[in-house]
Amino acid sequence: MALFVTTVLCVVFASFAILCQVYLLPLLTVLGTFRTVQTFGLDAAACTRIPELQACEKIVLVRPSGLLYLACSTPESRLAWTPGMNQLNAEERSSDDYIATYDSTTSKVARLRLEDFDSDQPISVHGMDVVSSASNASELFVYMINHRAPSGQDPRKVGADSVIEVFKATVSENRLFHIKTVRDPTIVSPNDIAGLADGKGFYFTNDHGSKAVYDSMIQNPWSATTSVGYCHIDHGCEIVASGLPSSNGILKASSNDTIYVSSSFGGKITVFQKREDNSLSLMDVISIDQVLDNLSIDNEDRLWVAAFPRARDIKELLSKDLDHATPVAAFRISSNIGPSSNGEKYKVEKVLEDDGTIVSGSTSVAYDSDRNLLFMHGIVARQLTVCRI
Ligand SMILES: *[C@@H]1O[C@H](CO)[C@@H](O)[C@H](O)[C@H]1NC(C)=O
Ligand SMILES: *[C@@H]1O[C@H](CO)[C@@H](O)[C@H](O)[C@H]1NC(C)=O
Ligand SMILES: CC(=O)N[C@H]1CO[C@H](CO)[C@@H](O)[C@@H]1O
Repeated sequence: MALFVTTVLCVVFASFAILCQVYLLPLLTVLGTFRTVQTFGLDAAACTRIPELQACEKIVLVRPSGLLYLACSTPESRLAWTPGMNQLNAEERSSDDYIATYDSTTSKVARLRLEDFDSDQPISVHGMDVVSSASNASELFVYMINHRAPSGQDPRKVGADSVIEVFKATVSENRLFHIKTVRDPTIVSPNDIAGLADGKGFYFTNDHGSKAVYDSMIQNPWSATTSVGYCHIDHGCEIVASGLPSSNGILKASSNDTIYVSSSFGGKITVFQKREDNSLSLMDVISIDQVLDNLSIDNEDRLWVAAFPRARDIKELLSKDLDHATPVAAFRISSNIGPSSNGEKYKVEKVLEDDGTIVSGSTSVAYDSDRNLLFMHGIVARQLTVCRI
């Protein structure tokens, strides 16, 4: 009998140890529960703040102009209306969301006017991509997630009526011409978008598996219910990758068909290759082991990703205190080719970390390698931060 009890206890204990090893420790590592935040890589004297641009969740640097495109709102209204974070109070959302450009050489901010945009509600911006047109170098396409409120229904019960807007712009004008609103059952809980240069096709992430109301921001990080969809404005939409954990930022390389998807609570970046028929094949997974956010690529083909060293700070920021000093980190990932490569396919470097003093709560970073400028902004941040590094 004693032997039996001992055996049972051992089995229980061993199962618990395996559970810890396989699930709990990796999760606590990604969440940064025991992490000490370092401070390096940024010099406060080399940073400028632009408070005119607030709550710009998603910034996109366009080359060769070096113009930064930003999708902005107000910090307070983001706390009321951000469907992916279960904030579904449509009455309190901003009616003044906008898309702006920032020119780092002149420090000039310009709000872009929406032309031909016939909607019965104001735009509610979130993920965005800005792509030079393949057929005309002086034209751009802007792809934008728009979280509309459902008409006549309670968003707390049915979720948001999220759509994707496609606009066309010229490089020199402060106007966006609306081309199409794409609404489709596959666009469930869209977060970020990667557009193609034809102005017709785009990939997007769904950050949840359903529109239904989720109970917490960090809801079940082990369940893999998020997905990537592809749409063509003339031919409709389909899901091209599913069963992914907490998908967030998405980015397409401009020179080839590689697509990167960041998994925020998975702490990793999944690398896909777009096939001829627009489906995706899985190529690689790059582990970073921190809570990750949006992705960007610089002029030297290096990938940049914003990260949160400690998840509890971002939770505090996004649920209670808009001015909570929230540590920030940025990683740079390059292909590891050449004599120094040690068999690892990707070189992952942490470029900076800050405790929230110089920069706080950044959800998006973009690096201008022609001008050595790093742009950082966040979904509820009170300013754009630009640092020379
Ligand atoms: C390219 O776009 C610009 C701006 O819309 C337009 O003025 C010009 O005619 C276009 N060029 C061609 C070759 O279509
Ligand atoms: C595609 O482009 C990216 C960034 O420009 C580069 O890092 C990557 O190695 C390229 N992938 C392939 C398969 O050529
Ligand atoms: C975790 C997180 O906030 N990720 C952000 C990445 O960017 C998308 C789109 O811009 C945002 O929706 C996400 O909030």
